[in-house]
Amino acid sequence: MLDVDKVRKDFPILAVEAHPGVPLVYLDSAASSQKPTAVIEAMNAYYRTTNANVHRGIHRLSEDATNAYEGARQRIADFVNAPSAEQVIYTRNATEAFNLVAATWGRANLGPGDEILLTEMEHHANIVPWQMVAQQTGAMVRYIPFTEDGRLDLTDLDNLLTERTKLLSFTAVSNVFGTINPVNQLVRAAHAVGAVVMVDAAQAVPHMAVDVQAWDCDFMAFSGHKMCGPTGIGILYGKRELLEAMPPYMGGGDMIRRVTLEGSTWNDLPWKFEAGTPSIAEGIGLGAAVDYLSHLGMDDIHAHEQHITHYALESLSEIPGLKLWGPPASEKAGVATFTLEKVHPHDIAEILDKEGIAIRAGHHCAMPLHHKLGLSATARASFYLHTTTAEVDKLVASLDKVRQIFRL
Ligand code: C6P
Repeated sequence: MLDVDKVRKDFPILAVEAHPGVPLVYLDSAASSQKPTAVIEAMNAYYRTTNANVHRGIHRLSEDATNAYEGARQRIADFVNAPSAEQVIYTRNATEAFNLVAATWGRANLGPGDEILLTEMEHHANIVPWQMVAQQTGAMVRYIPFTEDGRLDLTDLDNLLTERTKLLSFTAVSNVFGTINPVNQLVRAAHAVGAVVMVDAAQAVPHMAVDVQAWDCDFMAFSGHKMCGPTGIGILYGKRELLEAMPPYMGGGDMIRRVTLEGSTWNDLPWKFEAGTPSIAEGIGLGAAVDYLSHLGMDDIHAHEQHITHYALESLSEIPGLKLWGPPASEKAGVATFTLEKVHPHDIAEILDKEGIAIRAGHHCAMPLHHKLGLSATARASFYLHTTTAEVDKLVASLDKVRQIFRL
């Protein structure tokens, strides 16, 4: 079991006041997580003692920097059980991982008559790059719908997933509903028609043990900043034969084997996809984040979030006029998305902010999802390993204040 009081001491920002005299209640980890001291210190130590460019220098600092940066890659690979570190490509974030696959694999493998299958609950990062490549190649984008309670509606899957489907890309966990989707079932169904599968694990890897080999997906994307790591670093995992067959994404230093005035050849994996000086401190920071999460144990982190989510959904459901969106707590990750009668979610977020509570309000980069619900925005409280039931109580009490202010 997670010792939450101890965990909270690992996050210096949790001791910061939101406003003078008002403690911070951070319920926006799905947007970006806070960073434990171990991560902040790993990045500081790198800049203080090891800072140099990687893969280039013969000098000691450069070798140390390279070892720290590549060592982090290996530990990140182990964290998601990737068969090798060469299949773990550093990107800026999950968004860049989708753009990379769309621009390289997509342009090389899609054409008129081909279909890309997504779901209606995707984040824009898993919609827009595919729309762009569809436009460039003549392929068509189709969508698996979701039900009123925020589950994927798979009743028509046989008609949506056909021999024309070249790619299925879907989120393992919805950033709005929190729904944990049936990854294995969808991967098996897609592979049965010969489609390649990409999984958006941006909201999964931070919150539960993820095993890419057990999922058997072909590509997977996630972001460092949502899993206690820094911004500016994300991961694309891919199966080796696909990554090897793909053309590079960006050209420049580090991604080449040989350059002549007539042309160039490409470096081995993973560097073929990593042009230019990378985010070195950030890679090292993400390595420290997976060490931190592994030390606590992903199963314990998940169990704690389940406990908080059950508690939160039960408490929130007692607020008159509040509507919760998404499936019950047992089927979702640590997210409570809600609306409160006609009160605009931005007004809710603003009033909560005065109480020191940070939530997110808006479309959460999932406009098609909100459009289908007939909403322009929702309010979302999201939980992580440091969230307490006392913080949920404060959220509930503050929502009562919102009701009073709006005379509900
Ligand atoms: N969702 C949220 O508040 P980036 O921005 O590349 O780090 O992550 C993109 C992304 C992709 N997929 C899912 C499921 C996500 O939730 C996100 C990021 C944040 O919900 C910021 S918009």
